[in-house]
Amino acid sequence: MSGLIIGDREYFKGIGKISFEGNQSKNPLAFKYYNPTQEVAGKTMSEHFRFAIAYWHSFCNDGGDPFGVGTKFYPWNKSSDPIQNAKDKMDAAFEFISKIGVEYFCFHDVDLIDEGPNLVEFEKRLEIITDYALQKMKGSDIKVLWGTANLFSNPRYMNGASTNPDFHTVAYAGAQVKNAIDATIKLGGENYVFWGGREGYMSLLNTDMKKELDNMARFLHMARDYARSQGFRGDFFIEPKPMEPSKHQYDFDSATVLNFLREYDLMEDFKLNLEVNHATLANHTMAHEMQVAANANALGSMDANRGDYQNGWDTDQFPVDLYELTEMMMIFLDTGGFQGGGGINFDAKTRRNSTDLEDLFYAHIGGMDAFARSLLIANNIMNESDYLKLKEERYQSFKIGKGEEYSAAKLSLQNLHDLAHKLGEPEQKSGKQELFENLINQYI
Ligand code: XUL
Ligand code: CO
Repeated sequence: MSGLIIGDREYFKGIGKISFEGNQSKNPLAFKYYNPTQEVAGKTMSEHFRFAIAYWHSFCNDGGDPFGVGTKFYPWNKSSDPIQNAKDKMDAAFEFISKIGVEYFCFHDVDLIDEGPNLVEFEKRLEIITDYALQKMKGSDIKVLWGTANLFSNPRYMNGASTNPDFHTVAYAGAQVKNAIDATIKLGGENYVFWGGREGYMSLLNTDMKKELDNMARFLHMARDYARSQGFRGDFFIEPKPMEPSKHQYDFDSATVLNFLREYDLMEDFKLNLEVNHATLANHTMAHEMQVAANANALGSMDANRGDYQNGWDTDQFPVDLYELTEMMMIFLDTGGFQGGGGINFDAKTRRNSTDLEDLFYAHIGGMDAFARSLLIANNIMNESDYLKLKEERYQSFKIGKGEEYSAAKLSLQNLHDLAHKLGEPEQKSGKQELFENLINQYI
């Protein structure tokens, strides 16, 4: 990572490059565990994580919620000229990303620049701001992990985007996705994401679900074909979420999305971008979602955050829970990392009442340190404890005798019947959950 990228005006004054100082440091603006060049399980931390900053939460979100207007009066959000405003925001973004020492960022089309009154104007503005981004990226190590189109905020998408019952709106969504793919390719983006916030329904009474799913699949095929025709070689990711803003979202969870991808012949190009708080909303752990994806070679990428476990909405808080993260990192290491070209994108926002600019640094430092520490813990559990052995031992009976024949598909149901008669009632074997749980606590 080369030097700091500061525009005409420095936004995060008094804060320099954040460095690793170790866990004895009392400097709140230093990493205690995230040491980008430290090797863990054959890769450096920065190679494992490929951290990314979410443009929308960090530079666009003003802290507004359904009960009150914004609280964050960002100095880069002051110009009345939308183009100047977008450039100021980008200056702030590159300054922040270079100071925190992250290699990637992720964006929605409308995060980069306000879409303005019509499509012609939006396309013009996107050209200008992506030219500006290219200029800023040149000579830096900052790259795009993924781009996406925001097909959920504008009122035109209130009945859905690719699943809208009105074809005219589907066409508009198509134009927006084409432009977002073009922008992603222009900026050398490594992947492209679909998150379908409005791709679902509010009431099944007025919804032809089969038609909407067919249309969504057709749309994804078209987007894939277009991007490939333009030379894009990266992965496409679908980001599951069960609800919010739709009552029911079609991309409910890992298993549902995998089924959709298989049914519509999209497995080859699409993998999953899993988000912790979305897993929570689906009543799963993130570890569960990751394992389901990993089983299908579809653990593509991750949106890092956490939910609030006392309430049921998408709070997008920064990750801090070591126990949860360690369970995630155990699967991550076991899988050998992402199975696509993804990374860990902080789809997380500082709280409405965290209004100092430096809070953005504390939040990301905390998240990156929590991941780093969990990776180290997970690696120790896998290498130094009996964890892997204990887990394997539970399945030992499939490695010998008739169990081995069963695994090799050499037995029939009749064989199982005859065997059960011969062997009688199985002996009770403890699952030893508490023993497994204790290992995590011990290594933390
Ligand atoms: C919404 C969400 C989105 C996607 C990108 O819950 O996670 O920000 O990550 O559209
Ligand atoms: Co997300």
